[in-house]
Amino acid sequence: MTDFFGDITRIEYEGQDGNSALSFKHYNADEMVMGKPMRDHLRFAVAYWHSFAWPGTDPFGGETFQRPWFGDTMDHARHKADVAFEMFDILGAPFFCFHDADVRPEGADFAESTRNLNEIVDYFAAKMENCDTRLLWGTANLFSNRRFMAGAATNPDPDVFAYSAATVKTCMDATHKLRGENYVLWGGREGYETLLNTDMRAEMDHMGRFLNMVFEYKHKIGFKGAILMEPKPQEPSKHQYDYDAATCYSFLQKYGLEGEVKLNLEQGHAILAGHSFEHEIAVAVANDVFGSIDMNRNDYQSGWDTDQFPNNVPEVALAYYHILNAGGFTSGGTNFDAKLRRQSLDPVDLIAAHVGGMDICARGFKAAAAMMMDGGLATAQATRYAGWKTPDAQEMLSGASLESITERVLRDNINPVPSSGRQEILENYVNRFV
Ligand code: XLS
Ligand code: NI
Ligand code: NI
Repeated sequence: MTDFFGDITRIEYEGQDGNSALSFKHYNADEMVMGKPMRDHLRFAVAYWHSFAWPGTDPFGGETFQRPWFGDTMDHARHKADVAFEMFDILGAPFFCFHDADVRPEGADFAESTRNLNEIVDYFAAKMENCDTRLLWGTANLFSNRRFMAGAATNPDPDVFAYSAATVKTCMDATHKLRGENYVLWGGREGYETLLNTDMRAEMDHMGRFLNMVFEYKHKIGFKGAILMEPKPQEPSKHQYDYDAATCYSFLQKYGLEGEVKLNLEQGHAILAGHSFEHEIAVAVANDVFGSIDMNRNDYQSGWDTDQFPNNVPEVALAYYHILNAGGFTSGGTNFDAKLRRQSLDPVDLIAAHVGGMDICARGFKAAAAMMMDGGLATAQATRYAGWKTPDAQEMLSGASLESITERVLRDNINPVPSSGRQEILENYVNRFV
């Protein structure tokens, strides 16, 4: 036991009338919703990087958090793991996620970094035998170290491509060993700073090749989890190739990986791309590539990736509505890719942030489930598209031609009568649930 969290004990469900600062008011892990406990619907994960590795820096200021485990030795890494697993227990978090660089000190070379990683993975594995927290996904940090400044798979230097491929292999091995349910690839620097020095065709081809090797290796080692790509339009790069869900889907098609690789969608990244979170989810669902979500929120004024904990119930409700509508999570879950504000220095802030995030998600999720069960939106959609049920309409989607359709329009004197889209009525409907 460390003493980091002091006298903070396991967070309990208190219900909406509770007034304790550290209790769940909406997230009742065991509560059955649509035939499943909420725990299994929401599949919450803690993100190691924001909660235990990020020092509170911003573009103008250095470290504000001075955690006792900050340092580059294996002892520091083990201390960090001890605190992390204590927090998973306090929160009753069913999952966590990590990058290699979050959990182990960087070695002098690739071999030493890998040894450090493997040692920590064994340390995690021992802890995981005695707790209920599992690994939602592992990933490689191919963006922080200066070697990645011009990209990883898209780097003009083939040695960086090689180093990245070897790194991903070690992170897939680590994820497999810890029985991770997914493996994530976020291409933070897979893009460009300026087109003046960028061969876009070559870079995209290299990235497509890289992803194909990841997929081959998944099968080779018998990793049953999903491979997930995480879209983001920019930041840190000026432009990133995995711009949004639609762009990623085209990329997967071009390189023959649709149906193999799915997407990990993040609220803040959706906003940066000029979309809503539910838009990104709907695009992924419509193309059968929905995988998992990174839950957070962006500041709508600042225009950059602020990674705050979620606090907007209607936004969260619509996201979960689309997820439920697609059948809910399978291997995916709700990862809090979210960090404290840099003035939130105390251990209690870290706990409260997650408790609040879990409660906001639970509240939005319950609203989404209530809308699903009521069926109002599904009925409105079915009514709106009802005309397509007729044989003539179906014929247009198979068999018919522009000529045969033209003949029918003339013969039946087709003269479309517009009908209301009912947007305000539907917005009022949603408001009944949130
Ligand atoms: C950064 C990304 C990152 C990925 C994992 O913006 O969200 O945290 O989720 O590499
Ligand atoms: Ni992000
Ligand atoms: Ni993310």
